[in-house]
Amino acid sequence: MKITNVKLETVCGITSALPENKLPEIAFAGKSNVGKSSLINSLINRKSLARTSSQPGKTQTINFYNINDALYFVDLPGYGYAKTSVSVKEQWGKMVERYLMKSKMLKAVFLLIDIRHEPSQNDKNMYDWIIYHGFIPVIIVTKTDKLKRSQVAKHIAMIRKGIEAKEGTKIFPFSSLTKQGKDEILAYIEEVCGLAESSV
Ligand SMILES: Nc1nc2c(ncn2[C@@H]2O[C@H](COP(=O)(O)OP(=O)(O)OP(=O)(O)O)[C@@H](O)[C@H]2O)c(=O)[nH]1
Ligand SMILES: [Mg+2]
Repeated sequence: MKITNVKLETVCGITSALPENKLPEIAFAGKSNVGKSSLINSLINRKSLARTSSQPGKTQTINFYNINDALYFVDLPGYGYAKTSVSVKEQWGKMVERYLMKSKMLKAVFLLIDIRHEPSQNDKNMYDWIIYHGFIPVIIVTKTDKLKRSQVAKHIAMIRKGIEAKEGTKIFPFSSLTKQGKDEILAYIEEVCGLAESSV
């Protein structure tokens, strides 16, 4: 898939109505600072259309990026940011859950987990939530450039075990620095959205 045309089309806050999109949607979930916005920027070949930050908690809204008028990338707010107040955390959780329940066009949810760390309870809850809502969970382990190559497989096994991944759960290693995994992730997105190579 060659991405030529991208625009941030809808930004939803806690009280906003969610858009009723007619195109397939792919959502990106995960802990704050795990690299969701960086992954989206890598996939769309932009340095900073999706806002990234070394400060966690940057993305506090649900952002819908229209990709080639063929699908949407949905950047979800990150969870687990310690400094966020309990009431705001609850509202974010509800917002994400409402989205998972309401979207009719959601085709896949990528759950991003930092390759260096054991999955947290929040990661596990998110993984279970994705399944509960009837979606196939796909894990992307991020920041692979932070490990020696020889360590990668061991850490992927640790994450698979820690999250109690169901048999067949796909795990893509990814780095926004080296772009490792980018082509595989794009190919998967095309497949689940039913986009033939020629149509996008
Ligand atoms: N080394 C390395 N750093 C990365 C990678 N991906 C993201 N980062 C860094 O991690 C930090 C957080 O990245 P973001 O993409 O903003 O993370 P996010 O998941 O969107 O965070 P929230 O919006 O807070 O939920 C930034 O400083 C990025 O530069 C990666 O693959 N490798
Ligand atoms: Mg972000």
